[in-house]
Amino acid sequence: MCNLKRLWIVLVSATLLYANAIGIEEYEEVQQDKQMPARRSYNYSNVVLPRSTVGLLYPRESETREVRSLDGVWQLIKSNASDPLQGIREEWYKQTLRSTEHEIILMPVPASYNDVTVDQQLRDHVGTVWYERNFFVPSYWSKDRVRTWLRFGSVHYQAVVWINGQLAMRHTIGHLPFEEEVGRFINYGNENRITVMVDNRLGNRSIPQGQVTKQPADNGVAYVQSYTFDFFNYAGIHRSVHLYTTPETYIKDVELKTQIGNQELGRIDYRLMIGNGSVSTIKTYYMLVQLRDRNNVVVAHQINHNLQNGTLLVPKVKPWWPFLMHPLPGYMYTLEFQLKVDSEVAPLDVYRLPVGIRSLSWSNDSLTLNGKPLYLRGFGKHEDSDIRGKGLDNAVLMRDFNLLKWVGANAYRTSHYPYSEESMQFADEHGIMIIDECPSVNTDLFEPQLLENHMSALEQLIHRDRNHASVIAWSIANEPRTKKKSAEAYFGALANYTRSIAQGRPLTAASNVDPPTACMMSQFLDITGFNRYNAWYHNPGRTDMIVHSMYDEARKWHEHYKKPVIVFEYGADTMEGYHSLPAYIWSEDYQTELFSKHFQAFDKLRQLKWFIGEFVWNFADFKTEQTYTRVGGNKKGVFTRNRQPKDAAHLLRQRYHAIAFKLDNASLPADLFKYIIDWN
Ligand code: GCB
Repeated sequence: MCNLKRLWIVLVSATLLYANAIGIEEYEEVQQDKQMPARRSYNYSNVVLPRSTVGLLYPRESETREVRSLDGVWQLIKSNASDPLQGIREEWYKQTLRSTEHEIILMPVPASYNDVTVDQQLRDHVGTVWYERNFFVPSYWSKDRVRTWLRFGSVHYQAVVWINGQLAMRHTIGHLPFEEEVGRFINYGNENRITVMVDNRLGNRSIPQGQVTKQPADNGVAYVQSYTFDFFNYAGIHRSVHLYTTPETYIKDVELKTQIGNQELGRIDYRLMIGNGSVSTIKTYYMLVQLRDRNNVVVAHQINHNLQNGTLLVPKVKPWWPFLMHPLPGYMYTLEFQLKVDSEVAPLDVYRLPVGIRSLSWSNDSLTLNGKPLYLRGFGKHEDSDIRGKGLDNAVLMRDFNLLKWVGANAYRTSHYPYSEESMQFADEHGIMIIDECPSVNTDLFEPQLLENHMSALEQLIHRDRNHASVIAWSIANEPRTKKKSAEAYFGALANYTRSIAQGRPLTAASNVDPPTACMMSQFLDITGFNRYNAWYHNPGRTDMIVHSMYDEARKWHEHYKKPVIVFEYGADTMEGYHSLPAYIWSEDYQTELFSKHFQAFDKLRQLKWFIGEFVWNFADFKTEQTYTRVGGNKKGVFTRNRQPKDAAHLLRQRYHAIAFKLDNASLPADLFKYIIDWN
């Protein structure tokens, strides 16, 4: 490409303030980023801490708010991989996508775009795609004192959004929501056009990291996205798009902390943020705060004039308990905030938030909920399903929760990124505990800009999920390359920052470093987590070596870090329907045998009180990038990708329910053990 053209592209991109996009020439820069490890250590003291996220309350209808979904079928065009910013240069957002010369593809939202069509190029596309749809906004939304907001649940990885040709918002990082007030761009009482550019490229400073390289191909060159993490880099508008209103003066943000005190007294401390105006300009307003139980009966209330913070005391509280730990798990109240003006009867704004009341605490050898030590039995999961990819699908989500309960699990880790807000609400309601993980996977090449992005990922995650009773820990990373000395300063700074915003939850992470003493991250955590594939990646076929290795290693993690220990991953790839006697790797028989050996190790470890959890890898089979170690994806699922049980699911079910029975006296499902004989 000639230099003049290059310069032109750079200038146009800069004028458009699209600083985060990577231009063509920057592909080369990405390649050069491979040189990053040249510096072995950085000083992180000058790192710029992320600005606190404000707002982003989940859109809920009330008597003062309307919510409209923009989900449905959108139009999509794929940019040329060699020129991802063509649409910016040619201002595609100023016209309809149909008027560009590209082929229009119909695309459902929410969904990943990769597996919806039969086009290999779209499935493996590297670069940008453009989405568009039209929508109407009623004229009465333009009334004075109504604000219109546009909110995306998640777009992977970068998004630029225009409304009627005007830049409305931008966001970088998948799996997390973003929103903007958009009234000034809207034609009220008329038709509007929304255009979204989605860029799926991952580089050395994205979370997670990846690399884009230019390689020779049969028809010229190809842009290849590579990454080391073990799941497909699905992209698109992955979660719902909402248009919603709030009044001009409105409840902007709510932060909750809950506790269970003596004599069944529950306590909710809340902090409020009111949009529009300082407290002094709204001094005639007050907040009526009411807590309603499941039967809609008000069980605590308060009139709050300071509009900033307050406390509700709840006598005879029904605590939030995990599934099978109590006969009434997942008890959720509704916390109702009514912003009122003295003289008026109708509230100015009303927002209702589900809330579970519980205490969480931890020590060097336990994690306790409502004063009871927890033992976590669950899974690492993925947001992944056939055709939809990482797109939110409520049917799949409900099936997953039904299976979690069928199998008797009480927890999962949102490996390896934040899951949908809808799934967090389900987890609250079903009493499933969540280890909430940020999207940092296999992090390598540690440096300050990456750290800033990593901190921002955690800040956004914690802000989004802090009010969920189900969240019991933040996981700051999965399998970072923490054997490197350069990881120490990086994780020291990251953990320090995260702890300062941790909202009453311990920090954890999943390390695969061996031996434990070589991990440069785990010293900064409150709970030690490790992933280990005995008899799979280590000594494949040797199920006779599992019990000893697992027991021995868990003890070493504890001896060294003196923190509670969880096994976050163990498992074996298993082809559904493949059987072998004696057991042979990849068979269903092998997965069952490998699990059973791990159970023996875990039971020995459970005697040592600091061992607090076992998580199978993985809940269900999932898609990965194409590699010779994966047959149609990762097959370590206990369930198939279609959410049907493999043999091992039945064994796991017996174990998980039996643990609940032993520890919490939970009743066993009637069909847990099949009748075989009358032993008497
Ligand atoms: C791991 C990773 C996970 C992989 C898994 C595997 O350690 O954390 O993302 O999918 O191993 O199956 O290789």
